[in-house]
Amino acid sequence: MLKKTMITAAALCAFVAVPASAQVSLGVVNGSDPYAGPTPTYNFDAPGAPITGGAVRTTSPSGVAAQPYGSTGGYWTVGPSDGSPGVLNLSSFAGIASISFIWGSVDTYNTLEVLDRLNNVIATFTGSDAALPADGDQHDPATNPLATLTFSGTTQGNIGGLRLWSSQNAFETDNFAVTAVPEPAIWALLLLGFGFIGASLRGQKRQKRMRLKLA
Ligand SMILES: [Ca+2]
Ligand SMILES: [Ca+2]
Repeated sequence: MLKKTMITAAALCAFVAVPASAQVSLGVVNGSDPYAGPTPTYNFDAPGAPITGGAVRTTSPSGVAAQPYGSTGGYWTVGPSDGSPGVLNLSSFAGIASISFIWGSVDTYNTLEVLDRLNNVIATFTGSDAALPADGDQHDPATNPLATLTFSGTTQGNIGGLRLWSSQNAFETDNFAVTAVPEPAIWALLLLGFGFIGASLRGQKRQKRMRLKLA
């Protein structure tokens, strides 16, 4: 039984080990009001989002930050007035297939970094990758897109967070929606772990028996 489990685990490992390179892509579709994207994991309407830096606002002070088109309640803003960079910590997710969010009033000076679990930057996008022109328009659906980062291969199990920078006011976001992976790699690792525990227990039992025989 254990042998069969380990063989299955090894097969799963072989299956998930193929795409080894880090792969991150950014896609955008026009934003909408009301919001029509996936159910948000973090909408900043109540405290509790795992963010550091920046500020959560509910109003749009002129020259500081503007609520993204389609966003309601609280939104997260990063910039010189509210603090830059800001980090959304995603390390609590074992595997992430994609994450989408409203990127409000996209500006050329907005920078989005994808961090791995060791805080290395594994992908960087600027406002110009999310909207053309990235002119900070607060009402144009094209300048307030639903942005989706998609991860593939082993990168899915190695996402630590997103880091947002903005050298001028501001980089505004809302409605981060995480699509977690039913992670075959994690199952494989778990199964392997069980296999090793089983083998090690069997080894201990054998040693005990041998010690008893010797005694
Ligand atoms: Ca919100
Ligand atoms: Ca902006």
